[in-house]
Amino acid sequence: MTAASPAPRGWFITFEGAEGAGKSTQIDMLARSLRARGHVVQTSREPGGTAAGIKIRTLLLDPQARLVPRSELLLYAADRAQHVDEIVRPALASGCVLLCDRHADSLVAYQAYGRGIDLQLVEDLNRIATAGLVPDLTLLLDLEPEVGLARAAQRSTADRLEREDLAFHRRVREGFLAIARARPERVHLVPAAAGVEAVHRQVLAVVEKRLDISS
Ligand code: T5A
Repeated sequence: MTAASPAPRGWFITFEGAEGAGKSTQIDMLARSLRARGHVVQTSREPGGTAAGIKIRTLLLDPQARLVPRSELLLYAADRAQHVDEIVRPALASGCVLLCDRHADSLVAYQAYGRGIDLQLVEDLNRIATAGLVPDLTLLLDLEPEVGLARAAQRSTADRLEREDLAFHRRVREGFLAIARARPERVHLVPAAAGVEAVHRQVLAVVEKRLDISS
């Protein structure tokens, strides 16, 4: 009797970075490139990657919502727990490449560095929300907050987080850079000020090299 072949394990790739850094744009482009190479690709986002998450996202981004930082923290974590169980784990179990627009690093950058909530507490909450799942690779699109906010403002009216002052967004960027320094094996920093095609070439090169999925 032959042993059963191991279950397929997909790739979990997250995109992180400031407002307007180009995450959605780059996820669309990478998904197209990978599909053209024959890979099965799924895309998702946090917050809002599930039906329950869409309701949580609406509340979180509503400029009229008066959320204290701990409520905000717990709502992002609740969205993540739902998303991991409902979308991420099944996608990985099916063997596909899952590209996710924001994940646990955003909680560290925004709620710990941005809001000033205790870093250890935020990391512990992430472990609860993810049940220990960690991305295989994270692309950190790094951009001056002023540039990203200007890009986001051109596209739509500012949401609750985008209305925070520049000092908040600078702390968020510092948070992302600190994560990249602390986790070099997982987080790859991609300068995001160049044009979309130039950024895409860098993103694709990183994904091909780190995950060996160029064929
Ligand atoms: N949050 C999230 C937390 O506080 N904690 C958490 O745990 C999580 C998960 C989510 C908010 O929630 C916060 C972070 C956020 O504030 P969101 O709408 O999902 O809200 O916010 P973003 O992820 O920031 O989405 P954006 O759409 O604003 O930014 P993207 O996806 O980075 O940028 P994109 O691709 O939509 O591009 C924005 C504009 O710039 C142009 C695009 O055409 C578009 O118009 N653009 C470029 N222009 C010039 N050069 C380039 N290279 C460009 N790339 C894109």
